[in-house]
Amino acid sequence: MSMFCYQCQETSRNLGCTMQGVCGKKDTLCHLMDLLIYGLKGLAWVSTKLHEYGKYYPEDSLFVMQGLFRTITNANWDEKAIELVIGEAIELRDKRFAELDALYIAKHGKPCPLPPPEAVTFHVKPEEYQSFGDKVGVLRTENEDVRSLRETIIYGIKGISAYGDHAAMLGYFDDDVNKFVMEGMAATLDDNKTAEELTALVIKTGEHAVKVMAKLDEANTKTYGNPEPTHVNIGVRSNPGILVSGHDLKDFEELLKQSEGSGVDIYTHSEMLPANYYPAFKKYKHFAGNYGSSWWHQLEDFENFNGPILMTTNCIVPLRKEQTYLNRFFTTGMTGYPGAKHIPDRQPGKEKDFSELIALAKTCQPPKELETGEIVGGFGHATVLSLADKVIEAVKAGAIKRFVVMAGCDGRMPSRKYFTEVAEKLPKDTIILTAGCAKYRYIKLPLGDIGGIPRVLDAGQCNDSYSLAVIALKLKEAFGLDDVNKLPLSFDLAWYEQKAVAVLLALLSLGFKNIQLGPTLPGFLSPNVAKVIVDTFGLHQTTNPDDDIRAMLAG
Ligand code: SF4
Ligand code: SF3
Repeated sequence: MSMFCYQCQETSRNLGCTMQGVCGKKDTLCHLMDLLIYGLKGLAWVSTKLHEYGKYYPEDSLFVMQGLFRTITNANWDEKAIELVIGEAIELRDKRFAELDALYIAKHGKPCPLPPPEAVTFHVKPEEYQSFGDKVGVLRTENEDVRSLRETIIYGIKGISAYGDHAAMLGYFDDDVNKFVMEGMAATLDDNKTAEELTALVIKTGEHAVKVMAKLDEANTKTYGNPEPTHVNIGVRSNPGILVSGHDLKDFEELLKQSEGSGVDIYTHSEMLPANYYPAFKKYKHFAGNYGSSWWHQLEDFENFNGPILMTTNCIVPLRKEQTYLNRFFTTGMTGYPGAKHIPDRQPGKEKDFSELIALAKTCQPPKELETGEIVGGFGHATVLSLADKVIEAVKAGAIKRFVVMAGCDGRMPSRKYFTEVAEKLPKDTIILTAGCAKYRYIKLPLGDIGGIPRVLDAGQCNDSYSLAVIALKLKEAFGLDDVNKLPLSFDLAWYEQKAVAVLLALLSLGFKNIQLGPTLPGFLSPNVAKVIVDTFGLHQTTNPDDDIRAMLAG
């Protein structure tokens, strides 16, 4: 075994990647990420103690969130970039520890006697990062149930971190979330925490996932307006283009602004599709629509696009030898890829500089047409709730029998055709509520409408699963129910990376029961932890479309 990682749905044999990631992650990158997380835990431990002295630094929370965001599956492949952040994490941790020590001395007249965990004190030179990182990864926790609970908390916090970072880029943050990120990470170092305490922290992680998604929803809608029902072009125009993937709307906005009038068109890819639904972006005439499909189709999509590609977040698929687009492949924010150009962070009061992409685009061929037609989406909570009377009437009249939430991630496993089949086989009087890149399994199918309400209502990105929860909770009120689980609503979720873990924990914390999750239950849930979650929440794995549909329709 040269590494260990079991954070995503594609983990080898649903047990763990031990030689190289199924995603392509090498052991060297895995060790660096393990070391970065370990250093961030140390900083989080110090921060939590500082909170007890009334010292709270929101910027430190953002630093930890950004560090964790880089370790999400398929976000950052650049070992040099990770090494740099490890150094910064140790430096910041030491600075804060000195501050903590001074506060302790001022209060008690002697140095802080707490024997801090090694994570708070270690020092290694860059040439030792590999060997040290190898020792501080997931398997450092020997007991498999404790390990499972700790990692569930960490993966949930990784998802929270990604969403927290997007909100922060728009100037929004939540102090409770910021503090929880530190407390949650620090708790995973504490050998005295019981399984019960760690389980309670898993639920707390879900509660903070709700808070951060609410904050991001506020940030997005206050900045760009409420998503509106939109017909998105999936064909191409005749100008050269820039393709933007990932989840960061601020990057997208700045690129749109800077490329206006340049003769270059802008297209969204994968999780950037929902940018098409925001009123603020519709005024740009050179915003041409969406190109291609979900993340794992990118080798083909990017090859065919012909123009520059900007990755604002995960998911980046490692390029194969035959790929020719590395010279037009750009990363920004928390993403990185060796050999790709990284667009630096914005300086205070300034925008990022995308001029290099725009200049390059002008020299490129227009995108090759992959398909024609449109995707319909933009059904966030504001739109759906404005239709609430119509929806409630349709339910009462029996025209809508059931809502099925099919949000989450897409992935490359063939077994995921299950989700396409479910969408196709669901009776015509059901509505699919979706968010995240899972939608690409069925969003282009002609599934029709019910009295003018499309049968697939896309709320947006994976974080917009929050919108779906808001809709469910409002419908519960409108129907006068005392329990959200009494609604004609089922969950058939697809997961892949750690943001989906945050979304799942959020839904569990909101009281949604009997969620169906696939194509597998997380490999990081030990048998005992899985049993607790199954018994408490009724969470279960997807089986086959026919049986699952039957079960969902039975309620
Ligand atoms: Fe394996 Fe997933 Fe980890 Fe990649 S991210 S190494 S596929 S578990
Ligand atoms: Fe997709 Fe990577 Fe998760 Fe935001 S882009 S949902 S997998």
